[in-house]
Amino acid sequence: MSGLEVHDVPDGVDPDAWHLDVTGAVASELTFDREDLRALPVETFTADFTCVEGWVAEDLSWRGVRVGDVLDRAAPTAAASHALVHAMDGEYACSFPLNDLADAVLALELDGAALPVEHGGPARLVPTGEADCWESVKWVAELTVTESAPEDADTAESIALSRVG
Ligand SMILES: Nc1nc2c(c(=O)[nH]1)N[C@H]1C(S)=C(S)[C@@H](COP(=O)(O)O)O[C@H]1N2
Ligand SMILES: [Mo]
Repeated sequence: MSGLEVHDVPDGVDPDAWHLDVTGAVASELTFDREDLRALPVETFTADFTCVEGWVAEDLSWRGVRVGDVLDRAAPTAAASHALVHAMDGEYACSFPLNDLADAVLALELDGAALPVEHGGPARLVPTGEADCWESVKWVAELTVTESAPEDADTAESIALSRVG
């Protein structure tokens, strides 16, 4: 039991079809599959997770790869400043300053087991600093590097807040 709330898995989420694309302002656009990610250095850290809807899951143990290691393989341009993290559930996407994103972990495991699909498996973004719950993007499928802040495409906060009654 992770302590996280269990939400329905939306249409469009298909773990078997999953891969991770790194696109946009990079020297080489790349696609990673699970094996490619597992070849990167792995880290584990423990954190509480708090949702704006008013629940907390304590002491979650996440294991995965640093997003910075993924991004470095694609070599962001000198002018790259942000990235948009896209999920497999339709329009859901969240933007980050590139430096903050580099420190985040792309979690592949939770509490010692493969990350279950209902909690964002195969890969969920877990920011390592202060973060809002909607920034922990489940089913991460694409990182689009940009040279300015993506505004309209950053939908995660409004989707999450629209669920708060
Ligand atoms: N792709 C995607 N990621 C998402 C969301 C979502 O709707 N889609 N909801 C966010 C919000 S608001 C919360 S609180 C957590 C919920 O995580 P859980 O379903 O594992 O409890 O996922 C976050 N990541
Ligand atoms: Mo949330």
